[in-house]
Amino acid sequence: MEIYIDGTFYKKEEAKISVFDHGLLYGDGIFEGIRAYNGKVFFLMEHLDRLYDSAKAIMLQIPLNIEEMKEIVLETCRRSKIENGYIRLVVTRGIGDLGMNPDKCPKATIFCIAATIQLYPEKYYREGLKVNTGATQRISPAALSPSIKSLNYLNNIMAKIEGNLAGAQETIMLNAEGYVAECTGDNIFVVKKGQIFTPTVYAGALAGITRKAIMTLCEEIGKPVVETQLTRYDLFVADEIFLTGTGAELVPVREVDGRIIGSQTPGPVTLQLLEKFRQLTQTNGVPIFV
Ligand code: PXG
Repeated sequence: MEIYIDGTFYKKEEAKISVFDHGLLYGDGIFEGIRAYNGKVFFLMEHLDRLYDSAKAIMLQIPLNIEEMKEIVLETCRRSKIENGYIRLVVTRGIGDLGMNPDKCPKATIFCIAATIQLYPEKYYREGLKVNTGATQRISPAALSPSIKSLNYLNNIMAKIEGNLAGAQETIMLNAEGYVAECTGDNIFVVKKGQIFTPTVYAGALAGITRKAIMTLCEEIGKPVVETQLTRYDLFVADEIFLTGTGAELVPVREVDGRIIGSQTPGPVTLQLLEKFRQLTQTNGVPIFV
């Protein structure tokens, strides 16, 4: 494995970041989690667009253009010999002093790791996840836009801890109004009477790359997704629920807060979409080796 940090590739043991980096001291930075399948980086340009949008929103100047960043991701995969794996691309505010003022950080830190992961064991794709509702709310857009993929994940981590304590594999986060926003690291979809629903980004959902890909697949099967407000009640009485994310791909939900979802898991719509999604992962993407 070779890790990119600010223009140089390092061995895993030598890849180190300063303790004065504001990404560490303040969570001041942004990131992307990206997958590679079959020698191609899946939706790479969409991830890079979101990274640069996150940077713009937090007034973080990335000292490279998108094409240069694309090459860093591909070269990190090449050097780490990753054809199927998980890529973490991070841009922090960089090294500053112990005060939080970002004006004291002259240059962003950029690093990129390409490794292998599997988020959920295969049995969850067959049997579905047990999911609970966390007590910790998804952060309000008035505090920090949930569209920014920032290094501040404590909000989600608090909910994740609640899920761990409840023996759940993922945790639903509500917004301040009590509507469903998303899960700690996944977007959520509901199937009811043949129609597919998902919370709007304004409810606090990250504009997930997988979410968008699934929405396109839903259109292709003649079931365009309705972006709407959803409550826990809508989840309890759903025919099918599935979660989407770069790590999780598309994973069915079996149980929400003790309520068994629908009559079978995975349901027919979930299975159809999972098959189409897996096909897409094998064909879409930017080639690593050319
Ligand atoms: N919502 C949140 C809050 C996320 O962090 C998603 C939705 C799904 O978005 P994409 O673009 O991936 O379809 C994410 C991304 C993890 C982990 O270890 C999960 C994510 C990112 C980093 C790590 O569970 N999910």
